[in-house]
Amino acid sequence: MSDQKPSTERKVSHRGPDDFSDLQIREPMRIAAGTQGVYQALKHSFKEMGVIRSFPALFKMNQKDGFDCPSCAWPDPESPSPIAEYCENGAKALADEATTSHIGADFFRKYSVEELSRFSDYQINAFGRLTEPMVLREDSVHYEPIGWEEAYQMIADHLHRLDHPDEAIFYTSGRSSNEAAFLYGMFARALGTNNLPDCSNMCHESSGVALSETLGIGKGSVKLEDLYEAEVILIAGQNPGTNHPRMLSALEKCKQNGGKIVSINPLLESGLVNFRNPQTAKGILGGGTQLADVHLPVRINQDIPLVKAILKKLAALDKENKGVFDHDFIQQYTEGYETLMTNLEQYDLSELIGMSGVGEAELDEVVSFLARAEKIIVCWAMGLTQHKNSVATIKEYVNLLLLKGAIGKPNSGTCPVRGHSNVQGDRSVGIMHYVNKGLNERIEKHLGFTPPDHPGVDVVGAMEAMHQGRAKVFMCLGGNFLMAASDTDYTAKAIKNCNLTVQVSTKLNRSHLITGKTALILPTLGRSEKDIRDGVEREVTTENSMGRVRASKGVLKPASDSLKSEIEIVAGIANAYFKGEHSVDWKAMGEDYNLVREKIDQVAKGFEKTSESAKGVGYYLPNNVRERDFSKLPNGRAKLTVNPLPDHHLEEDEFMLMTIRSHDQFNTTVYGLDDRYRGIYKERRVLFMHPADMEKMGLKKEAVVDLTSSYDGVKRTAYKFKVVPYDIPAGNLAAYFPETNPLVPHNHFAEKSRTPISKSIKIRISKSTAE
Ligand SMILES: Nc1nc2c(c(=O)[nH]1)N[C@H]1C(S)=C(S)[C@@H](COP(=O)(O)OP(=O)(O)OC[C@H]3O[C@@H](n4cnc5c(=O)[nH]c(N)nc54)[C@H](O)[C@@H]3O)O[C@H]1N2
Ligand SMILES: Nc1nc2c(c(=O)[nH]1)N[C@H]1C(S)=C(S)[C@@H](COP(=O)(O)OP(=O)(O)OC[C@H]3O[C@@H](n4cnc5c(=O)[nH]c(N)nc54)[C@H](O)[C@@H]3O)O[C@H]1N2
Ligand code: SF4
Ligand SMILES: [Mo]
Repeated sequence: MSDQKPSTERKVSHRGPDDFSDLQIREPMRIAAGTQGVYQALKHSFKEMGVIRSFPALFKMNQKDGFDCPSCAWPDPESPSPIAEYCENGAKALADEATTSHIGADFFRKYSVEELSRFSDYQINAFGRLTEPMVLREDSVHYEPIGWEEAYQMIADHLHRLDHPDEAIFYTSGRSSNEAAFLYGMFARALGTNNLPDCSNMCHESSGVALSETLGIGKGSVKLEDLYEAEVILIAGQNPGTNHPRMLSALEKCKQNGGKIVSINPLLESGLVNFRNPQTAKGILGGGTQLADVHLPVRINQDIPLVKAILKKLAALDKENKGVFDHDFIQQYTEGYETLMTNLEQYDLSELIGMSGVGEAELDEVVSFLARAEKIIVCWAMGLTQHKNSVATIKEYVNLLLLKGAIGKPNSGTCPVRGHSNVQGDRSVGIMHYVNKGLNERIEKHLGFTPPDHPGVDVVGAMEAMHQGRAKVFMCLGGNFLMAASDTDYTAKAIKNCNLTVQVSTKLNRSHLITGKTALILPTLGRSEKDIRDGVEREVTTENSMGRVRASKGVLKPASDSLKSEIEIVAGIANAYFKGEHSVDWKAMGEDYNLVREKIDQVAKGFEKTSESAKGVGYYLPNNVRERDFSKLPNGRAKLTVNPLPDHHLEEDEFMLMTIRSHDQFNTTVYGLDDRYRGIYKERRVLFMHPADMEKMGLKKEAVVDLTSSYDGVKRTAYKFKVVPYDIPAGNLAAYFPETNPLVPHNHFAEKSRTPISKSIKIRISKSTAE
């Protein structure tokens, strides 16, 4: 135990140090990947894992008999390259998970929680893998070891003490396997709550809502191979060079087949300019492929006027020569055509173009590609999903696809590119806060209990419930809720209100330091690690961004013998809670994953013989859009929709800020301090700004500023950012998340999907007052 004096009040900062390191600014890189990408990948791997662990793991990542990359959800090709089917960021994620730096009881004895909270997020992550279960007791300032059974019992006791099951909240981050997520979701329901917020609420929820309402399924419709022969691919609000790097290889194939690629983004992101494929001789020797044919530098959250301008121009061309829109498709499969056309007439074309901020010549080029193309794909990510009107924005892009009949046929369709490697699978197996009638019926039939029929809380609802003291137990299956959610100060207060917080984690993060009165850290196996029971190596399954389910089997020796799989942990807690008196045999499920998969097959829609079918290349879950089956929609037709223009009134001194990812991070996990492609080195507290705006504000390069948002009379400030002149639309700003999350008001989110407005925050800038 610690010799420090116990205190009942733990005053712990949820911010890291805000002193600067040594910022260096260079020209943004115009070339992505290439041998530099390979070099960076190997550099990280060797540093964290050593050469001996690196090679076997890298060779097995994304291979048929290996494990699914723990980083993003981009799919693997059906015939993976036997040597290397991964990218620099996949390798970094693996190195981060498989690091040989470990922390256990000694580490927590050495550092109090308060001392740990003074480190930056980068340093906290760099301490290494968590190796044994730890508890932070109510009267203590240090975490101390606890046995697994005791930890399970502690959780069960807290849950039994609740007045209502809705006082417990179960968050999921998207790295959990299907098996773990399924058991977890079913345990929450067996307890009696649908309080199942997940990272998707902050991520692609807007896509799910928009696609369900227009096409009848909340997932994308394209398969990887569809990209290869598309005639036009629009990439809107996504930075694939950093966040989905192997997507660039698919785009390269499209280019080689004569396809056109259009980037729609306030920033000209490197991967889309020139890509050197490290898997080809051309890429290694230097040539590279220019990917984007046209870049439309849209202003932040002005995609709706942009798409409306495109639609108006296409409609005019269609009137002249009926070949532009697919009228057979429109007539047979859609509704709302006349209304949409009449509505478009109301808008003034030059006003729309003016709002969007793009040049008409570039726009016309894109219109000419679209007018003659039949095979069109729209890809998007957070640049479309994290605004107040995100659902409407995505529907506007769906309008384009429907008018062109580019839905439900090869090389065409919707491609929301998912973030976390299994975020889509988690939802498919039941991680959702709303009630799904069909799912409830199947639970009743196959698991033998009655799930609750009232909705639970999503991420925003969870923050509010904890803040108002309505929730007492907060459990997280992975993730870093404190830093990922909006309004960091509000969220920190909310979490501290809980009696018990439980984090099932691989690495230390700030959510282990800002906690409920009692806190548990339950360390778990990473996806790259062997999961062995009674000498048998077990495997799990995941679903990628395009709906294919595959098996994933770790290959590395685990960071510690004390680790348990997420499945065992959830089963252990459920078993301690129900003490064997429940229709589900939780204990057996934690031991034999085939039993879990049998239940997934029965309860989750579309899963079939998963234990067998997920092997090798795996199998696709059903997708009605691929079949042009819109029978689930009210009139059995896909919906063309009328969407209002975004209303963004900025005061003279206000700017629109988007919070984005650097090349050296995975969400809240900071791998390093560089953002190579954007030319930023050794610093994360930077603010990208147009030179004209800098002049207007009297700010020189590297001036230190504070950022303040003001919503509903509440001012929120993030301190000390260095200004970097950048090619970004005037009036728009960019800075990294999570440093900017304190600026995002908890009660401002997308209509319908309730995703925080992390990509369009109105802020003011002032010279820094912080010391
Ligand atoms: N290496 C790495 N890979 C990752 C992640 C990571 O952190 N690191 N995170 C994973 C996760 S969970 C996710 S969700 C994805 C995120 O993948 P992305 O969505 O690519 O990530 P962001 O950095 O949020 O980038 C958003 C992009 O949208 C643009 N943008 C912002 N606002 C607008 C707008 O209004 N309109 C348009 N058209 N564009 C806009 C920004 O300039 C930026 O290029 O990546 C996944 N993969
Ligand atoms: N301002 C702003 N905020 C955002 C966003 C934004 O663009 N701007 N993006 C949002 C998006 S898209 C997302 S998805 C969320 C991300 O939110 P989260 O998913 O909650 O956050 P992560 O940073 O991905 O979680 C990292 C932690 O997960 C744990 N972990 C890693 N691997 C495993 C594993 O295999 N098992 C378990 N149990 N734990 C593991 C580690 O302890 C690590 O510290 O953030 C959102 N927040
Ligand atoms: S593209 Fe995504 S899934 Fe594929 S190797 Fe890179 S990080 Fe991993
Ligand atoms: Mo995400």
